[in-house]
Amino acid sequence: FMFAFRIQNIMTVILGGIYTVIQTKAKITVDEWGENYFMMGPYYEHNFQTQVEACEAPLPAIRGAMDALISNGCQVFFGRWLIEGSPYVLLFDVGGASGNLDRWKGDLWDSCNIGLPSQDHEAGDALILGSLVAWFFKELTDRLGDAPNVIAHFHEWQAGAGLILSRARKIPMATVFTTHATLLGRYLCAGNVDFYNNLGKFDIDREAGERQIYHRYCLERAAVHCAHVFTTVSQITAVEAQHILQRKPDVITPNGLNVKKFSAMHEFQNMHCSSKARIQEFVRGHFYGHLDFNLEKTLYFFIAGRYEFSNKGADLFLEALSRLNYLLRVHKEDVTVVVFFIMPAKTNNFNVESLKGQAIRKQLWDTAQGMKEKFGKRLYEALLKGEIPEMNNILDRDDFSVMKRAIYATQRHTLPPVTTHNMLDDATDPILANVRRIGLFNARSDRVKIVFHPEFLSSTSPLLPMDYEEFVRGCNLGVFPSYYEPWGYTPGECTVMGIPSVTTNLSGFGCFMEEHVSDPAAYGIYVVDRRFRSAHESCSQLTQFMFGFCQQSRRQRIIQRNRTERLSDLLDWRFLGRFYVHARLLALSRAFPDKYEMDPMAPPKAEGFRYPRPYSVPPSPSASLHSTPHHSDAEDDDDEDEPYDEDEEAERDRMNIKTPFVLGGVPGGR
Ligand code: G6P
Ligand code: 1S3
Repeated sequence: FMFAFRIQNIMTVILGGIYTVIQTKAKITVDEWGENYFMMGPYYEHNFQTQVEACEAPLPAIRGAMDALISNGCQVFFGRWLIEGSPYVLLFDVGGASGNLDRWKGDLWDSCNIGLPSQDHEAGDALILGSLVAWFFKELTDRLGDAPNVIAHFHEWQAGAGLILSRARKIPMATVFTTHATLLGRYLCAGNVDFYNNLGKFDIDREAGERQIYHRYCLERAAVHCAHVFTTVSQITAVEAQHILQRKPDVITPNGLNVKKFSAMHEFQNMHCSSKARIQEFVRGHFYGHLDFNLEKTLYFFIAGRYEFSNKGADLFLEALSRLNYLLRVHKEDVTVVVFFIMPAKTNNFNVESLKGQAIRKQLWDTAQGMKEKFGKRLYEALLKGEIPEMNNILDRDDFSVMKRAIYATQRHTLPPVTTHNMLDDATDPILANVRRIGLFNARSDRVKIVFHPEFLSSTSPLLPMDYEEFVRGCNLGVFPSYYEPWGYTPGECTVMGIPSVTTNLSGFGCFMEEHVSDPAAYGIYVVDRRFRSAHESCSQLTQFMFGFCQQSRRQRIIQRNRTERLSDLLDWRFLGRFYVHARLLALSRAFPDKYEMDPMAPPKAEGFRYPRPYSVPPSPSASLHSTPHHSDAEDDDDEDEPYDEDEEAERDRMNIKTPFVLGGVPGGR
């Protein structure tokens, strides 16, 4: 059996990289394990009612183990999670078992000398869940006996207690622990520390203690050392884990996505076009009275994610935007860049000015529709009479008054707002503070405009009614210049939708792309060097990437999007899932060495696999500066809307790909 277990706090239930891993990986894991795969986690009544179809556990051993807990007053729920793959889920009511907390704290102390302070409720909940899970596994393995064997895969420190207790009680099962970031690494990076140059020099116990996370850190480190197999999501986090958690990961398990291919190759280009039109509608409202820039020559950039200002690189991005604004102004470029920051902060709803903008846009739309009706009707009547009407008279004085009133309503004496919401910490908010410092206030003369949307997107929003995927599709460039990013799903999500993005060589994703793609920028993956360059140099590089991007013609952008989308096979779980397969086999062979031997072909190899430079890019690196898609001048026609058919180039590139990972499966095969 295969049990995957994690605890998730409310935020990650809604959105977050780790949630994406668990949810998207379900399908291939169910394909592999079928009815023998069970996900585990905490029970939330609302989520259970809306996302889970309750059913009876299929196996007597599982039912028996559940009953053992239930008869002792604990609530356990079973069902199918209604996501792709419909995996079984086993959910434990943490609140209902909280009466046991003190006793279970004692058990934890007795088993590994880790004490939890009473004020840390999240750690307390993690322990309750872990204790329930370990108890469940004891009951289960008692009933299963020798076969089948159980593999339990635990994600993140919050799940660590279950693993530690299971091992302390010598429960016969194979265990895997995956960390998606180290607790201390995340804290240290957020605190203005030169992290990567000092990895070996930190006094880790003291650093954790000073940040009052020592007990959490101990749970994480103990889980790492208890697991038969320890994995993390990237090479860069593996090095970090080796220093911070003092164990070298056994396997790197890169994060994948469920890539959906459209039957028509260019469907994603059409989707970009229609989603962009919806973003343009928002912009028309938000910038009412200031729409003196050409929307046809406006590009949409965005950054999105958990609001960790410097870890996610929002600091570098803002500084680079200020430089980009300067470059676009001095070079008298007619391009405008509207930049969205989608990072949740504390707010009390949308601000009046933003709502008013959308209301005014709607009013102009209604006025135009009304006039169109009248105009059309009068024109029709005239034509029926065999006349061509006098165009100046076709609308009367009242009509002109209505239109003038609508235009007057668009006058404003303030600049279009930078933020869409009322911020609770307006004065101290890091994005706003930096916007004030660099002075990007959406003035008419600015070529870079900023919209800070401090809430995740929702299709029911009165302001920007789009879900995240639709929004990403409509943008031109995702910018994720992270300093601390174990993997980084945001640029990966852009890639599979055919949207170019900026990443860094401090993110797992960026390193993965540099390893597997020759000239990633030609494919629309711009990797900023934040590792071997100073902050100032990284900022200049980011500015140049963005400035180069702004200088591309529409046709070049279309070609580049085609290339970006071609990389999606590389990020598909059907391809990357093999590293999880390997981790599980390795755990079985370590837990039950007499029964399971490692496949001699393992571990899966990634060496030798590389996407070649696209055929149409000239061979000299200098000729492909900024890696703009190469094409003849004749192609350089901005009005040309037809997507450039790159099939032939794509085919040639694919033929050129060396045999990939040992376990088979050819990326690039559709
Ligand atoms: C897609 C559509 C084209 C459209 C283009 C806009 O490729 O198929 O019809 O012109 O997007 O691209 P842009 O880079 O200007 O947003
Ligand atoms: C972590 O989530 P985060 O955004 O806090 O896990 C993600 C999934 O493995 C990973 O993509 C990300 O880099 C980590 O930082």
